[in-house]
Parts: sequence; C-alpha cells; structure tokens
Amino acid sequence: MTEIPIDHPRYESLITREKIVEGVRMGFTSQQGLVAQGRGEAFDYLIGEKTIESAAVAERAAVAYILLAKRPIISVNGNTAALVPESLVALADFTGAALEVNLFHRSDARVHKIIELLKSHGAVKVLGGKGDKRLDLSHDRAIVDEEGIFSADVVLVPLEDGDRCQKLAEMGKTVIAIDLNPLSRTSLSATVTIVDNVTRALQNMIHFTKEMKQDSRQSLEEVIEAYDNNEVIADALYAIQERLKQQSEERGIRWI
Ligand code: PTJ
Repeated sequence: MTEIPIDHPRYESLITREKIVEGVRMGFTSQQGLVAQGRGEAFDYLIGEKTIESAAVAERAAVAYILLAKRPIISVNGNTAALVPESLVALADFTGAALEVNLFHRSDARVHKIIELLKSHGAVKVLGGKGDKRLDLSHDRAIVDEEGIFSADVVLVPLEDGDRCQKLAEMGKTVIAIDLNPLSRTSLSATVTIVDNVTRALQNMIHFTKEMKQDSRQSLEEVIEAYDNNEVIADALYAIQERLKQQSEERGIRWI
C-alpha cells in the first residue's frame, strides 16, 4: 500500500482508494470495482464527503426495518468486503441479520475468499456459497442461497446494480440500498435509499442499532411510518446543488 500521510487533506478518501486496490490484489474485489469506487468518490465529493442529514434519517429507518424483520440479510460484494469487513460483521452481529456473499462478477474462488475474510473478522456463518436458487435475472447476481436472500424479507444491498434491486423489490422484499448516486436505478427502486459512503453508513447504522435495539416494536414502526424515501432522494439532490453553489461562489464563480 502507498503510505498516505495522516495530515493529507484527502486522507480518508485516499485510504479508501488504497483499500479497494488492496482488495483487487487479494482477490476479493473485481477490477470493475475500481471503476465503481471512482464513480462513488465523485458523488461523495459532491455531497461534501460527510453524512448529510437526510442520509442519517434513512440510516435510522433502515435500522428500524432490519430490527423489525423476520429474516434480514446483508448482501456483501467485492467492494464492501475490501472496504468495511469489520463493520459488516458488527452490523450483522448487533442486528441479528445474516451475511450473504453475492457477486456480479461471480467466481467460486472470489465467493469463498470473501466468506473466509468475513470469518476472519469474526463472522460465524456466511451464506452465499451454496447458490441453490436463482432470481429471475440473466446475470450471475441471480445466484443466491435459498435460506438467505431468496427467502429474506429485508435485504441491505450496499453498492448494488439496479436490476437486482428492482427484482428484489418486485419479489415483495424491503430493499435498503447504500449508493452515493441518488439517481441510480438502485437508488430509485429501493424502499430506503441511503445516499452516503458505505464506510460512514455502516458505522452510523451500528451506532443507531445500539440506540434503537431496546425500542418497542411500536416506536420502530413509527420511525418507518414517518419515513419518506422520495423526500430523502430530493434532499440529497438539493445538498449537491447547494454544495456546488457554495464551492462556486467561494471561488468567485457566479452561480447562475
Ligand atoms: O463484487 P461484485 O462482482 O459484486 O461487483 C461489485 C460492483 C460494485 C463492481 C458492481 O456491483 C457494480 O458494477 O456496481 P455499479 O453498477 O458500478 O454501481 C455501484 C454504485 O455504487 C454506483 O452508483 C456508485 O456511485 C456507488 N458507490 C461506489 N462506491 C461507493 C458507492 N456508494 C457508496 N459507498 C461507496 N464507497
């Protein structure tokens, strides 16, 4: 890994980049994952590289859905395995959700490497190795475990591609997406859209889980009832607009 000085103004972002590169080197992350990360970085810059208020609202609603679920699942791909393995395991542990490896650029070798990685971070059981069911999709993200994503009622999909997200929603599942692009097909078809970097989103969700875990069923249901996903997406777009405006004006560029 390249040594990144801690006082570098873009330290967090550069470390994240190094982790993805390391993920490719170790065989967890696909090469295409590098491109996806670059796209994410651009959107992260536009929202100010921080959790915007509406993302925190979505993160709380996501936790309420997961805590109320009968069979919640956290779907893990090559990018999240490289970036946040500890947080994935911790969130599963605190909420009682299961972990399932599900890949777009699927190979058995990558699935098993990621399962082993999560186990090395403390996961007891990780699904995804059986692949004994198919969703109605023409690519390999269709391959799921029957006891996992196939029969889940709530699925957390960080960095998803849009058609599986739509398919899961069509199957009547609650889909929680983490995607920095507020206008991606994933973002627009999820039940809860978290426009935040997965590195911050999972940390926040762990924090909210600790806060909300003892709450009554009724109070969790109230969080969900009060939640409006369209408002959250609109707020993310507004935050991007305001950030562009502020950055332009600070540099003496007139905002039209
Ligand atoms: O490991 P695999 O084989 O399952 O492949 C995983 C990737 C991510 C390569 C695959 O799902 C893919 O190609 O995804 P897309 O279609 O590029 O979509 C990724 C979305 O995630 C984009 O909208 C990005 O803006 C967003 N994104 C990228 N990095 C982050 C992110 N969102 C949150 N946090 C990030 N760090």
